[in-house]
Amino acid sequence: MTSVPTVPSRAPRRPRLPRVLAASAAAAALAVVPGAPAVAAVPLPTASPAVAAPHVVPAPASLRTLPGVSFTLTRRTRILVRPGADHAGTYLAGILRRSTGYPVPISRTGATTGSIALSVTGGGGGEAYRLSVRRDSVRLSSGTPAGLFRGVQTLRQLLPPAVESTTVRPGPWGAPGVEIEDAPRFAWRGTMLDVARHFFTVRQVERYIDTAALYKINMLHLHLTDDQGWRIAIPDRPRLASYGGSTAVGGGPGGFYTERDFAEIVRYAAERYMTVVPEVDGPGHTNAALASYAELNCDGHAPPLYTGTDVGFSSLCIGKPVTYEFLDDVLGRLAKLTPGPYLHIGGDEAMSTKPADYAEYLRRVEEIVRRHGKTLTGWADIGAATVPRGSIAQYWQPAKGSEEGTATARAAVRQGARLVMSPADHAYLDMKYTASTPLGQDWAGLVEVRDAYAWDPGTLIDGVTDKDVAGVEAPLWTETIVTDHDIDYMTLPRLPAIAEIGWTPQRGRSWNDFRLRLAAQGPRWAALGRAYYPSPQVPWPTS
Ligand code: NGO
Repeated sequence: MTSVPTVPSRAPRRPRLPRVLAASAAAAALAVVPGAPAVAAVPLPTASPAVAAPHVVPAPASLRTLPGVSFTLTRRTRILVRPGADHAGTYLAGILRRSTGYPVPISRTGATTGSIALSVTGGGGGEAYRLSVRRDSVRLSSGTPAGLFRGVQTLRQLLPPAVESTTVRPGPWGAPGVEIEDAPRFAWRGTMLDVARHFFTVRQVERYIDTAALYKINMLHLHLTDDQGWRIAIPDRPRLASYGGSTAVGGGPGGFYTERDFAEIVRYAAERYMTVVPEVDGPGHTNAALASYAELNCDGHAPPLYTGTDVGFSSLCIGKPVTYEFLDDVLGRLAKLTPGPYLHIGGDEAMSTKPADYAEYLRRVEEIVRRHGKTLTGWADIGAATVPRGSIAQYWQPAKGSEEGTATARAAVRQGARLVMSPADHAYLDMKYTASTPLGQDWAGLVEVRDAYAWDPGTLIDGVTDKDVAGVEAPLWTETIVTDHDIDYMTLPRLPAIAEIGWTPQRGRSWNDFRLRLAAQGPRWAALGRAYYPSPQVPWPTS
């Protein structure tokens, strides 16, 4: 490929987006959210805008627009796949066929003219890709299939929002001429779904994966166990799931994943180049396990199941050998089921475990994780104990005023761990946007879209710099989250904000630019059937 002159990415500013980008489906969805601002329902647009300016989230590392140039997808457009590009080609064709109604054939040979040409050039380069949209063709290339897949997400966003529709729409299907060279800032760009406080089915998790994939998220952390529920079947310890998984916050029926279910989630995520990070929390947050097996309790008595929302009251019994047999069994199973290198062992809020016991627990659990060939990953509280070089500590406490949180994070870094940054006052998707947000919590403060966006993981904690940071992650805790709609409403638009922090170079980011690009996502979410919080900080298109 010829070399592309680059300029820093910056979408052209426009006072308003085209009126035709109506967020009507989102408006209809939002109407069921108590307290959401009323948005007049209008019919879906019958025609997409001819060609919109590029409004890509996360902003590419470099993007050059080609004025007056555009590519139009037609009934004759085909996808040309070079070796290694089959998967991305099939995925892209699936999206294009269902909304355009065009055949979009995939071919392995033929001329590039009139086609979307996908190629894997080999030679690595991780998730970096190049995308060139010209009048006669679209060319997308990467050193890896993963990079190609990330580039496909960019191409989706260059096409009109209706391309996300699950039913055939009229078009036209233009994409603005661009030359993009792109690569992520951080290798870890994650989101966490708490399936313990409320259970979410495989289908719901996959729907969430699809939302996240659009923003180039590559790590899916599943919080599988907590006081209120145990969500993964462990064959030798059936009561963990059958009893420990039988309820949820508020007393609902709960649920759990069989090994097959879990394998299906792993497969679906892997198809989107997303690594699953399974978490089994301990020594605290373990009431569901303690209730399931009396032997795990120091006094040999199983507590009742718990359906409230308190934290810090449960602990595994540090001195009992059976505790480590249990952990070996559970972590060993998860290690086998999970192709990714990480096992997340929780370690947060161990208020009912003495500090010396906590250190002993970490020593034992670290040894188990290592024996099963995985990298120790935990909430940054683990920095209070001994952790091996190369482990991952997830910083979660608020950035402001959390001496203890920053101290354990720094202690982890001193030992050679790297941080995944999830400061609750910026990155927690369960914090309310405003005092009147009907869902969520506010213990870390209110997190409007700008709060989610305007921070830098490389400078947030004194003494921690970019090289200590593995990446960012947006956790969605689900004490108050029950439905797909709830997930959408808390996730959009904040997950794209965190995704951009993880992907885009710091110098390429600005709130004023982001809010305009974010506004253009609203009609995409509408077309995809996703609800969102219509933040007044964002100039959503009006009809
Ligand atoms: C804390 C706590 C979780 C809660 C969450 C709610 C961490 C790491 N532990 O974050 O158990 O669900 O806040 O915001």
